[in-house]
Amino acid sequence: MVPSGASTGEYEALELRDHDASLYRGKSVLKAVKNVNNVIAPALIKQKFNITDLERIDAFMNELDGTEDKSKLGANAILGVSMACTRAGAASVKVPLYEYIRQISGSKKPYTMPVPFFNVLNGGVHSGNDMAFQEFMVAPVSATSITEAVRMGAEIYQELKTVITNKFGGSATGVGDEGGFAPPISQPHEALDLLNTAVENCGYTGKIKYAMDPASSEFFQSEQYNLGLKDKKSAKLSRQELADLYASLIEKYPVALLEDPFAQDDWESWTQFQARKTGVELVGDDLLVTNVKRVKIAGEKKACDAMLLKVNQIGTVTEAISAANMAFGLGWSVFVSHRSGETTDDFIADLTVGLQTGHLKTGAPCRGERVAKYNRLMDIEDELKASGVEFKYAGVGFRSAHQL
Ligand code: 2PG
Ligand code: MG
Repeated sequence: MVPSGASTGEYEALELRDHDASLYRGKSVLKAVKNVNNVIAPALIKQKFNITDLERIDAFMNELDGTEDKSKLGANAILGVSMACTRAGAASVKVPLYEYIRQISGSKKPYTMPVPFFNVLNGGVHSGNDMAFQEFMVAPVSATSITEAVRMGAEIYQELKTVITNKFGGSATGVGDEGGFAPPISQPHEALDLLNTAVENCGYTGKIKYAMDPASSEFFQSEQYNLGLKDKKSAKLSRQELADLYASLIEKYPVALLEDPFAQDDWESWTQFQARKTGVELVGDDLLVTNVKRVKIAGEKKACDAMLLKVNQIGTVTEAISAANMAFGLGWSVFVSHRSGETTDDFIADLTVGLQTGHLKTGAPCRGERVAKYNRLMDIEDELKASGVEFKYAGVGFRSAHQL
């Protein structure tokens, strides 16, 4: 099982689709499946690698593919095998997946349970409403455990449903791709006001931080940021105007994290905004695509201070870990992420704990493919508690959870 994104970055590894209009409207992945069964599997078996030698396994698959962006075999084909080999490696040495990832990545103990960032309001290409910004998240930083954080997130989510019903009627509570609501709003402050009301009604004011992923590459057109892409009314903003909009929102609301505020090639705006020292964590998603080459450039340009980690952007577990370690080496944080198109696989829950990233986003507390990850995290927490080993909840210090 591998994930798939709707707002994909231009520099991501290639997801192989069949493009045969008579099947699944061109979206089938029969070629990728064939590549696993008929190309990758026989070639890998012949090599007789030790299953714990993930680096060599992943490097071998990259060689077999032979392209820069995995376009011959498909990153979706390669990633499925890479993740399966990671799981098999953990099983072979009889440790949980998160501990195995900790060992191969070199992360230090004690274990840190991440702050979950729940994407409770969906816009952009993830929903049919008029909101240009893609994601609005709530992060229970004041919880004392992931289990408590999940409860707080679920309560806010359900309260938000009531708030939306009261304001827009029951038909406005349908959900977008990541399980968040998609009410008929178009302006970011409207979304943040809805969050404020729901958080306040729950008695959690001051205990929750917000995050936004405008996914701005999607609305960057002819050197302008077109917030009216969907509602056909909102303004087209210059780089400076958009930066000022973010700064005013950060000042007014408890926003702790901002992802992809500028488009994937608009380096200058990133660097300028980072230099403003607004205090938010500035996360590169489309900008970095979990790729060491882009992370290096961003480091040199001082473009951001955190990397979004999506395993399918790069296509092997080894390369995703390398990108995370490079980001940590720059003094950045790492924010693990699901995709808008997800499966019920919960690999990224273990990955987050294994890399000690201190935070992740995997949608609203709604829909099985999102909830699977939160459930796995609560299971890990129970397991750690039962075993008596030392662990903590990242909490307000989520940005510096990883210790070099
Ligand atoms: C994002 C992701 C996940 P998609 O932009 O961060 O939330 O969306 O998978 O559509 O790229
Ligand atoms: Mg994003």
